[in-house]
Amino acid sequence: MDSKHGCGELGRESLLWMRKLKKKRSRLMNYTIKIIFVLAFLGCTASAVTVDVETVADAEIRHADPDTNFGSGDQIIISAASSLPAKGYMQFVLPADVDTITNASFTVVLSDRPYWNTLVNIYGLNEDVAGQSWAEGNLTWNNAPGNDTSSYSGFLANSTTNMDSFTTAGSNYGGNNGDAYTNSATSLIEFLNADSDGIVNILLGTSAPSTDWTRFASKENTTWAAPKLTVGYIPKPTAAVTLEPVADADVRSNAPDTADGSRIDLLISGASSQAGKAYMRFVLPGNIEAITKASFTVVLSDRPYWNTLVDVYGLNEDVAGQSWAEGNLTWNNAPGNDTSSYSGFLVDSTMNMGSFTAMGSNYGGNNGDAYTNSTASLLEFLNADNDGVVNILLGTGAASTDWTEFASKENTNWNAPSLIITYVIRPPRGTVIIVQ
Ligand SMILES: [Ca+2]
Ligand SMILES: [Ca+2]
Ligand SMILES: [Ca+2]
Ligand SMILES: [Ca+2]
Repeated sequence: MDSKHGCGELGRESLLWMRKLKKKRSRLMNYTIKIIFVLAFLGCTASAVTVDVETVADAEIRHADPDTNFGSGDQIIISAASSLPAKGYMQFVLPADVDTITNASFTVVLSDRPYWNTLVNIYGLNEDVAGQSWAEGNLTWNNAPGNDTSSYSGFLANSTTNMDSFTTAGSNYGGNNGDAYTNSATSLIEFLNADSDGIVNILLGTSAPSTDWTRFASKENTTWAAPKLTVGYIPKPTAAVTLEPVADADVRSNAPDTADGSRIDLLISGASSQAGKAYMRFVLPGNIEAITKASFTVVLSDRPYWNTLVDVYGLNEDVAGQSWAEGNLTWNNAPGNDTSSYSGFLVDSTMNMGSFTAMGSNYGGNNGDAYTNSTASLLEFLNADNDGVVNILLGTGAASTDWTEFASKENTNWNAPSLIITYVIRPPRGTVIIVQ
């Protein structure tokens, strides 16, 4: 393989090639292309990327208030003084495409320096210890995983790994608030590479008995930066694909038992004369480990006069009937449809993923205008899928009888709805990936 090719370049070439072949391909060809596409990624050596990851949760724990939570404070107090023994907990979520971490550093910023210098010990919470996804508003001295509740400074030896230490300079030694302390010990890299679920905890303690406590900025601090991990890693192979619906149909209140999935438009309306909602089913690739980016797009095929606020929903994974036949879906049998509402879906069966405003003809809107939704909730919804079948639904509370219509996959003038995803490829069973 040409050594000048990175994985990204191979990916782009594969995508272009897939697009060229798209119109001609048979099912068998489609399958073959997918296999080649995956091999192209697995056969190359990805170049390392570096990202900064801030805490998703951080809190100090205090010996004197062993059942009280301090997760919302803007500082993390570290102290072994008998007046206020305190230790710091920081929870990080590593990127989903981490394969092997090659370098790493951990940084905290002094937000309230003491008079004296402070020796601060850095610990990693071992991977086999339970309770690492603690809620920020719930962590206490008594329930913190790995805490040695009998010690002002230490952690349980069989639950934690001492990685290194650093000394903060006090005000009497030239130290200032805002001073950043970065540690990049080899043991930190080893600790991070031992992670198996993307969640890691870094803990801080000190045996300094000074009552002039050492404080670092928490993620709530608005003056100084949050604790962070800078992680350089070789990413797992990723792929980007554009998916069109395997089935799409609108359902209409005025013909509640009539199915017509062959219409070229998906009608959205909250009008009592003819309420309409749209259903789109997508089939995701079978080799997804985790989706890292997602956007959903529909194209206006028949704009109304007025603007329309369109709500985007995902059909929850536990709802039955997701693989409805296109020629069979109706207002009355559509999964998750609230048949008593012109605009809404059943709250227990669906997840609201945001909304967008389709511009009407009176406001500069045109047929062919594309509207894209790429919310965090769309990503969350897609990552909750466990069988490769997902339904995205559209509705509107707009009661105008000048209906809003989007192109269905049967439309020959405008593009079908699409779902563009970037995802970490799950290697085929038995694959051994050699990281160079
Ligand atoms: Ca916090
Ligand atoms: Ca972990
Ligand atoms: Ca259709
Ligand atoms: Ca599913």
